[in-house]
Amino acid sequence: MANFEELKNAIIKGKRDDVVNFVKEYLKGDNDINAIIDSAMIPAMREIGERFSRNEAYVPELLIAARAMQAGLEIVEPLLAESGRKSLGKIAIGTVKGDLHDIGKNLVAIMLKGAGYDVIDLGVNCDIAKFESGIEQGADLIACSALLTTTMSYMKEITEHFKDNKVKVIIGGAPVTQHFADEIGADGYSDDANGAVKLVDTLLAKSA
Ligand code: B1M
Repeated sequence: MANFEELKNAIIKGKRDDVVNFVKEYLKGDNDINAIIDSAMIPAMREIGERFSRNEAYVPELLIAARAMQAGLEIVEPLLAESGRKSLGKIAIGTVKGDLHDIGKNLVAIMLKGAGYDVIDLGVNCDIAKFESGIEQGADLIACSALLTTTMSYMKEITEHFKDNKVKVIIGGAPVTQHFADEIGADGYSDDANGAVKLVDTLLAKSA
């Protein structure tokens, strides 16, 4: 049984090499990829965020933890993608304007790829023009992530802009709620990456 606490602590402390070694070792066994993400990697980021809120951690610590997390995610990504099926549709995903948080967005992108979708990753700080470029590249659905209460309001501009368009817009990120999604007229909301995949499955099946 893998010691997820060890990985969690390595991410929190930003020990990138330890994270990489742990994940590689874990994947040598016939172990569940989702378990390592859900039981160690995501809780580690939650914990560092709580420490930040209590002034027990500062931006540099967040940054090194995020880098360690990203290094771990890069290892699991190809494996999740391999477990996928044929392309079910094309999703353009990005973190909204003013917001540079990308770990949750990357996780949603990885899960979507793993589930069999083509993903156009638009990156962070995406304005409406950036999302438009996703549609020009053939996206069937736009997925927006926001981690700051100050940037989530931009999602309203996005949903309004794409209201008359045929593409669906879904939103997510720590401060986002179903209530907010309903209020701004988004086509869907999910509070986690797995839920985002189910949401996309449902929305694209409906519009097919
Ligand atoms: Co920042 N940060 N940060 N940060 N940071 C938060 C978000 C914060 C809550 C910390 C805190 O105060 N406790 C706080 C926001 C407060 C608020 O808005 N009310 C905050 C702040 C204040 C800031 C700065 C302003 C700090 C400063 O400079 N003074 C600054 C802003 C920079 C900017 O964006 N303009 C800043 C900077 C940073 C770093 C650069 C240091 C780093 C980001 C590095 C990176 O992303 N590459 C960072 C980090 C790491 C965090 C915390 C600690 C962790 C975020 C994270 O990666 N979580 C975060 C605290 C927290 O969230 N608890 C915090 C793990 C990730 C897997 O979860 O992104 O929520 P999350 O994604 C989840 C779900 O939300 C969902 O699926 C994912 C997993 O299942 N999901 C979707 C996400 N997107 C989705 C889209 C969907 C569906 C589901 O459909 C489209």
